[in-house]
Amino acid sequence: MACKVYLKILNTAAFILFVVGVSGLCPRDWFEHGTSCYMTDSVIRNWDDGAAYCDRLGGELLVIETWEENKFIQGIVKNQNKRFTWLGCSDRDSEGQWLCYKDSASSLPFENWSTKEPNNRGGDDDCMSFYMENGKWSDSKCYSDKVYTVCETTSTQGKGEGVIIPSSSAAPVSCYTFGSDGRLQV
Ligand SMILES: [Ca+2]
Ligand SMILES: [Ca+2]
Repeated sequence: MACKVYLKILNTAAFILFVVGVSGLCPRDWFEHGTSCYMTDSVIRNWDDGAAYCDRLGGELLVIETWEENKFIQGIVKNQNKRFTWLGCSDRDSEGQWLCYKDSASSLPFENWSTKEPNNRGGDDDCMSFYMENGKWSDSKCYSDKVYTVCETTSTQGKGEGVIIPSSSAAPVSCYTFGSDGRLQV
């Protein structure tokens, strides 16, 4: 009997942890997808201001790493009617060499350029942008201030914090009692 009550308490606790965990993977008002959190707002900025804005929020400009993520982002920005959005990659240090993330830590993890892009138009198309209609990318003027910002950060799940254990496997618990002879009874 005590064992049943104990298991019930454990299951309830696992359920509460599950609910709290699921709703707490991303900061409030951020979209959760995969192991990332995404934040959009309604202000248009140039690329550097967008990057600084995301930095202040503890994230960085969106970098798209998979086709699946590309589709997810397109769904959000289309729904919000954000025609162009910055992506956190640039080739302004070395023309044609695209580096991503705020520390320019990586070349492109995935590519989805528009036809005839990147074209470095005018010699200074150096910052990456996302077009909502087809989800394709272009190189654009970093100083263009008519582009929306999407910030990305790693969710607590992606950071390995608050890992959720499904309640079905959360109770690998056995109850043991000892008989009058002092031997273990299972
Ligand atoms: Ca360029
Ligand atoms: Ca271009």
